Amino acid sequence: MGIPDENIHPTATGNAAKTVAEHQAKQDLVFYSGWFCPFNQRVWISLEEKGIPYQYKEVNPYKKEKHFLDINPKGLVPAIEYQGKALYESLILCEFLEDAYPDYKPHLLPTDPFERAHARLWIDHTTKAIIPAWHRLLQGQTKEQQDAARQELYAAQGKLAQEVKGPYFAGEEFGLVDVANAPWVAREYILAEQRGYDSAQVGNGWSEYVERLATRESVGKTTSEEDKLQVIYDRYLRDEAQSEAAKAIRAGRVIP
Ligand code: GSH
Repeated sequence: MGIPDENIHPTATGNAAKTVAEHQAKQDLVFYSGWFCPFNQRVWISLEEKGIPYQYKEVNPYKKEKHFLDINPKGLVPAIEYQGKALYESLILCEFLEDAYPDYKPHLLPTDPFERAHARLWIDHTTKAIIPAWHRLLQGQTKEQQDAARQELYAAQGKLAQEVKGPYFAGEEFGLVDVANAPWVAREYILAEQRGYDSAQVGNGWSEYVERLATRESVGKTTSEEDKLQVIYDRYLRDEAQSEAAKAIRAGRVIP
């Protein structure tokens, strides 16, 4: 007995479909991906930025099929198999790609230990403050809930914006803080259309930063058609989604 969330479009579309088609050959690294998922897109962007050879395999994580649970017992995308061994969790996977493919550039984390830790601080802020507020605004059903979440999101994004050296977080080089935020930034139009979100309200150059991330080639190459995504987000906007993340937000828990 499945959940309605299972009935998503089965494959990537648009630009992302072309990228999928280019990554069908067998490789050391198998990327188990859900085309629609922002966490997943972080890993996909990293792979594309670095030009790492990978084999793309689409997974519908809502089906919780045994072959996938063997790879990720949490049943969530993204996951990878590297030389036959499985790993999961978007940010851990992004760091793994840095460690396992040191010769593939750009390096998405700075080499200087302080700068590395500083980047991780703001990735942590993204995880703990920006993403939860984003999803609370998406799923909030009352005006009060939406107003509170919108203000929370402006404040959290404003703090990060203050740290952006420009054009990217760490300066000239696109890096992991940018990767961690790009998928949500690229979906901000949903909040703008449906939740009165206005990126100009964030201040500190956020709108310009958003524009730079959303138009980055690796983001475009991993983005599917809006109408396919809209069907999925409509369920979140009605607060009907049954994903683990949606249930956690509804219950006031941390996103798993
Ligand atoms: N913390 C995880 C990460 O960063 O990789 C979150 C991954 C996640 O929530 N993925 C969603 C998923 O697989 C798709 S966007 N959902 C299936 C489910 O909730 O049952």
